[in-house]
Amino acid sequence: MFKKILVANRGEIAVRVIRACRELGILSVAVFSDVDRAALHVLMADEAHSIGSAVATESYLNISKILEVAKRCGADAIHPGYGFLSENAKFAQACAGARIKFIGPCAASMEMMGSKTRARQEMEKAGVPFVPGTSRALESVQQAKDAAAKIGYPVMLKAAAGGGGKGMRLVHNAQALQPALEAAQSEAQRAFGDGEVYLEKAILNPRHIEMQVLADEHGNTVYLGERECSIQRRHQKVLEEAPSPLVDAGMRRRMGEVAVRVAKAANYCNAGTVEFLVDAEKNFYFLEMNTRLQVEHPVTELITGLDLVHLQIRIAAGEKLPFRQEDVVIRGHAIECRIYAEDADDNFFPSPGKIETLLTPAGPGIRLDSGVYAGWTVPIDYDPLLAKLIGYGQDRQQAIARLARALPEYFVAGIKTNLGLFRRILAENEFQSGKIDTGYLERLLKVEIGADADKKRTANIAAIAAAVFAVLESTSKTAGNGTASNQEGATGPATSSWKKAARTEGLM
Ligand code: MV4
Repeated sequence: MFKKILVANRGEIAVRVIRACRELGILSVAVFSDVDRAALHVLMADEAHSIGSAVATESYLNISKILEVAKRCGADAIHPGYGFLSENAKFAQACAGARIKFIGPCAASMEMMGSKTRARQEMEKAGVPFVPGTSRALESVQQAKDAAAKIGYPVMLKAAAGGGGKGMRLVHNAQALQPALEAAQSEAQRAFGDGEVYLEKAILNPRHIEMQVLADEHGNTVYLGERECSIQRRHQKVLEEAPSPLVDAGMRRRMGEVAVRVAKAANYCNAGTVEFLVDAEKNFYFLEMNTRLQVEHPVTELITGLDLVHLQIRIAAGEKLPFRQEDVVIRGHAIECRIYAEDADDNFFPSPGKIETLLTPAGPGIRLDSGVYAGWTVPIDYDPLLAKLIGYGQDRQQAIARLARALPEYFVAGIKTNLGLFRRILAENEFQSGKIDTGYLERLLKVEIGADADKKRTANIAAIAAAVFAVLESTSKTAGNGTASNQEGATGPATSSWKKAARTEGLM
């Protein structure tokens, strides 16, 4: 087993990996940029090293700096977390060259999945169902028109180097194809330095469901069930759950077996995720494979009872998977809320700054994977994910109830967060009945804008009324006519929200 692991990341995922190291008796090494000197992962690791300025390319994306620290401190492995260098084939290659084990797949698997057209070609060979379309670069408008006519409109233009929606265009008819193709190609060129674009049949209002896989270095590959990730906003996931309310045991087995076939075709090793689009008829299509541990891995951990980071480390150390497919049992239901430092009233714009007060939820069925503490200043330089609040229950209803109970226990002062959004989602009808697709959140936010403004106006009126009553009350008290006790009942909820605001203010 490794003696020392360098964690090439920051925030909650660095903390998550450091915790796994400690549980396994492995020393952990943190790296940090100038603005992360006092970050939680730095405080928690066994040792920590500065790697440069706040600009990620100078620090968390700086391959030679990170390898230099790893060599200097005698780390025998590197865990990349997610984002940053986690899917960088050059980094995996450089680690191998420095005889430091990269905890993840080999560079060749990453490269195969890094190009969407290349991945589609390989999946076609392996007999994996994927969205109908082309699997090579579009060379001309005429070629695109011919392909689109063959598969039928609407079609989706996608960047081969993409993922996450960049360089993607929905096209409804032949006239719209040329400008969309040109726009997609130049956007892809700017974003990825690679203008290659291909075409797929568009699946309207799909669900996004992904399958967790795990492969050791001895040829054993298993699937650990799916995650429902349809609740997103602008290609950023907001809430994920496992299992998916849509997937039954038969569909899970079929999807899982396809995911294992994908992993084997990629000669895949360690933890990975196979993404599917699912249409209204429950047909599922391979979309892409993420060659890293994902943000939402905790929901899979809770329903399988497995520790994915422990398993990643043990696999990287050359151990065999300690169980077989038939030993994997899915039990209960888990839902994750991604808590971001962002302003829901300002288009979910990032809201960095100092956390003045932090009260965190706990209790039955609640897990909190957090990377922050009271007094810490959330820097503007990185992804604004603060923490993940995960609710677990024997079924979906209990998971929802526990989360709904825990959310009001969560109190963050000093910065804005999206905590309020989750109360709305969890209380909403369609969500409660599991009717969610990738358009769900945009629809919810659209209808709620008007209703929300009304609610705010009502709340403001109530607060002003309460203030007037409070002033009148204190005046009448000084006047000594003793009517204060009557006022309490008369003002009702306005008084209680006023009192709550006063208590909240007392905390700051
Ligand atoms: C699609 C699609 C419909 N049809 N492909 C968006 C991100 C990228 N990874 C793939 N995406 C999509 N690809 C076809 N052929 C719809 C989306 C999509 C989406 C996918 C997953 C989660 C959220 C999404 C939101 C909008 C569009």
